[in-house]
Amino acid sequence: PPTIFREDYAPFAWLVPTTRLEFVLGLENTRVTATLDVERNPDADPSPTIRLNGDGLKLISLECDGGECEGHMMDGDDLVVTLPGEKHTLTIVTELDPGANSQLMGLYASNGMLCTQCEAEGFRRITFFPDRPDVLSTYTVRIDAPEDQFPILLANGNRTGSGKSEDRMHWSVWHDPWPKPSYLFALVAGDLVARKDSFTTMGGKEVDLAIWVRDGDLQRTEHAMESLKRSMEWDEKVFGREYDLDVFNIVAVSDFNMGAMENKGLNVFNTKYVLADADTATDGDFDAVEGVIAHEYFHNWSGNRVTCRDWFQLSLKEGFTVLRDQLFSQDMGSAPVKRIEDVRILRSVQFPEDSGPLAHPIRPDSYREISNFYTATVYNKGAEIIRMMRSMAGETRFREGTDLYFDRHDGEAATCEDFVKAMEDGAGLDLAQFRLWYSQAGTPKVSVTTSLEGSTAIVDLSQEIPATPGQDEKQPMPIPLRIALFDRETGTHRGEELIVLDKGKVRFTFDGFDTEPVLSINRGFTAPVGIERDIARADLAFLAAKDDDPFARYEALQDLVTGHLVEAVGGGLSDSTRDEARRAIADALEAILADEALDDQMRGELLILPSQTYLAEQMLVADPGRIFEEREGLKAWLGKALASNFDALYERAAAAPGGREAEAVGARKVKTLALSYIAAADPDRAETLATRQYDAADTMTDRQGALMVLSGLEGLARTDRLAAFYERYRDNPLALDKWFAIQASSLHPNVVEQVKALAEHPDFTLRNPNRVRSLYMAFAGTAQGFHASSGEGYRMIADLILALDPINPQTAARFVPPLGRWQRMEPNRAALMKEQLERIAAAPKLSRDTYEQVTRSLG
Ligand code: HT7
Ligand code: ZN
Repeated sequence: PPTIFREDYAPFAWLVPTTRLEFVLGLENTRVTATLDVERNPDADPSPTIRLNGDGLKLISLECDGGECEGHMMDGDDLVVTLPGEKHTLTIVTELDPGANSQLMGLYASNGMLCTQCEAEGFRRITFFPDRPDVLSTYTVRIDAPEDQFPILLANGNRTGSGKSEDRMHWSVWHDPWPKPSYLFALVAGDLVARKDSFTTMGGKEVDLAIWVRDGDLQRTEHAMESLKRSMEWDEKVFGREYDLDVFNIVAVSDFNMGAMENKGLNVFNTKYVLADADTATDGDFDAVEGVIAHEYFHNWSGNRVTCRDWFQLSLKEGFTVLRDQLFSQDMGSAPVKRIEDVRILRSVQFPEDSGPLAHPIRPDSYREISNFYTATVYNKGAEIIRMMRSMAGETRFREGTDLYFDRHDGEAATCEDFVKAMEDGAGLDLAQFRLWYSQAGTPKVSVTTSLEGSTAIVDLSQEIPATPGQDEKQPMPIPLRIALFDRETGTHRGEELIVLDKGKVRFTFDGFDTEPVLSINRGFTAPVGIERDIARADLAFLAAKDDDPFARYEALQDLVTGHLVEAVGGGLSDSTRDEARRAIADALEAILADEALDDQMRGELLILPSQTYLAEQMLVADPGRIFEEREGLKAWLGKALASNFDALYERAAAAPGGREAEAVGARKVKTLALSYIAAADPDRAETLATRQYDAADTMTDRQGALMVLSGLEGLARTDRLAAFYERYRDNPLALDKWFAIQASSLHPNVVEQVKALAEHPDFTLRNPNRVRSLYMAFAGTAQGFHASSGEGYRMIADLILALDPINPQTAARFVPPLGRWQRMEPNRAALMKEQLERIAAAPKLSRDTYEQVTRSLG
């Protein structure tokens, strides 16, 4: 497959001002008639032909201006038509078999309904079209379908007509007044019911809201609807963005490759991010629904009104929209807890991506398959990069920058450069050097030393950006760091400062200190960097107890634990040194358990040990077995040392009132965390408590928490409660996904055999991405399963990739990155992982998606 380069961008030779689509729907046979008005683009190099992208399409007929075309030919899957004049009308008829579409791109069937997914290049699986985001067109869509099978017919924009026709068919016409790229096209047809509501915009316009689901799911849509209304209100208040159609429809679909899709006026969602009630969704699921609803809604401006010129600019809409949804969620709940959660995801998913063979800048320079670039780098690091601009500008000037960006580029297909320029002009920032964040991959490492000279505190900072594929040499980037200098005696500081490390090395000096202060750095995680500092354990403990920045406090504790575990995994620790380090951690945790000023949601964050992947990331060469041993060993040791504290916490939290209030959510969080420490230290006691918790649970959070702990233990309670969970939820696909995931990610020593058995379970299928992810993504995160020293876990994931690739290449390719970490593993595992990558690479017919990921991973 060819490589596409960012540098090769050229505007399309033709404009397509209007597009009319007529669908005659059938599960096995759908006929699409596309009528495109095309005219020459005065801003592009002229061309005698128009290239219309296709992907596996069956062309039935083609007409130009109502008659034969002067000439046309197939070039691979694309249709190339000769057009002599300035303006033409093309009429193209294609036929599709949505029921056979297992890739879930284009028009496909899911549970008896029909729906579309067009981003990034799915529209070309529906009709021949210039399927690129810089070709904006105004769409009118007519849908004809059998009424009993598809009573509800939806497309983008506003409905302008509907009626019944012969043979029990009915039809409806939709018009979207906003020109859009083809990737935002959507159509849904099915037997659906809606939760309806309305929202009055700041301009006084009433918008009809509807969330469409299958009949039995309606009572699980209340939270999604409330989240939508909160998102609409928040975007008006915080970003000045008003909704722009008469209707906003959301449809929940159970077969979906990603989380959701922001099609104009007709968002299509994975059911996982719409349906939630206490019986089937955890507190985390509720938050995820709110976050994804907000994310897709916010795309209406950051993505739809201002879209991307080409797919290299993906972070323009995704990074910005992730930042917007993060800020929204911060405002809806606990801001520090949300920040910690976001950083945890960044570090455990994006940092490893940035240090491995798949590293790429947030604005990549080349790709073979764009679906492979919907990554944590483009999304989450992209958000961090815009967040840095916000930190440097301050909230008010940042808003001036975003206002200018939206005003300047409304209705356009823009670039990342356009965004940066608007920030310079609107927010008054000089971003000349900052642009490097868009072009350089790799997580900068910032080294810090502190000293005192006379009464001057000195902070020496240096930065190093590791080499990444295709980028050996890096230039220093501006790194904004919020800092504070603490007085050891009083435990206070004189105020925060934002310093910017913009060279390889910079010295910062601060006068007026009698004694050397303790440096709190990267407060709030102002920059997506790794900090390396030579800091005494006592100073970390001091910050863990005293820092008034919640993130920095969390960070100090994480550093304390990480420092010890990295040292311990390295080997050669004497018993007494290990005990001393563990004691320091226990003391810090004890203080956190006793700190009455903390709320339980924050306390929970502080109790979570650094993840296995984050720890592996701190080591040049990782031994997952040793990391697992040391991490679990520490957990068990802490569970014993603080047994009475964890018991007390458990009992207190178990007695807390239920509900969805922050306090109740916090209590459930610390309850299961306490249980996991108790389980590490005293499995028998944990079994009793978890069984009791499971049996008494009135929320999925408590039920899942208890089952997670039980599934890692031996014994009858485990088998019984797993069976009970299955019986209770066997007809609820999302809850059943949890049943698969809990077992696949369990600490049980036989997890490999268990996952093999689950793959044979009658409820397991490769056709549903949620089910595949629930079993195998959960498994790919386990140290003792995926990283089993026999290599069996690697073989299982490779087998999965090979079996899934012909069915759903996009989802298959997402399982390659865990194997791609081989260069950072100890030699035995590295060889076993590489062997599996080579086995995949040698398969006779691989999709473009999997081929690209495997070849990049082999390096
Ligand atoms: N913008 C959406 C991306 C998306 C997608 C991409 C590839 C294949 C399937 C997909 N479904 C949705 C999601 C978002 O970021 O909002
Ligand atoms: Zn998005």
